[in-house]
Amino acid sequence: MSNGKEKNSQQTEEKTELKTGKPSPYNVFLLNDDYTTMDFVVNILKRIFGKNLTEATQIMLQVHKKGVGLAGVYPREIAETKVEAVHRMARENEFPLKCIMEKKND
Ligand code: TYC
Repeated sequence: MSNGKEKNSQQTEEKTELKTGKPSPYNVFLLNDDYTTMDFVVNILKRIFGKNLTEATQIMLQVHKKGVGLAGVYPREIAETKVEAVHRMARENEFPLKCIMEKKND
């Protein structure tokens, strides 16, 4: 396409969503680091990702041992908001905790 009608990935996704009625799911992952406390990560998982204490502890330990863990799966805009909320809370508490999102499947 070189007629000025190229679609970016967001427009392609919106068109697909209109056709299928389903938003594409995005995985939201927490990443390990050496400084963020385990308690803080458990609280992030409870407050931002709606996990109970047992689930939050399991995910936190998975991240601690393996380096990465799935915090939740959401449509793109909600996933973006979760990532921002994690980074805001981490910054406010002076922790280097990182959170990333990635389109599921494909
Ligand atoms: N590795 C951290 C520690 O030993 C704990 C931690 C877990 C940090 C999960 C980040 O996403 C994380 N205090």
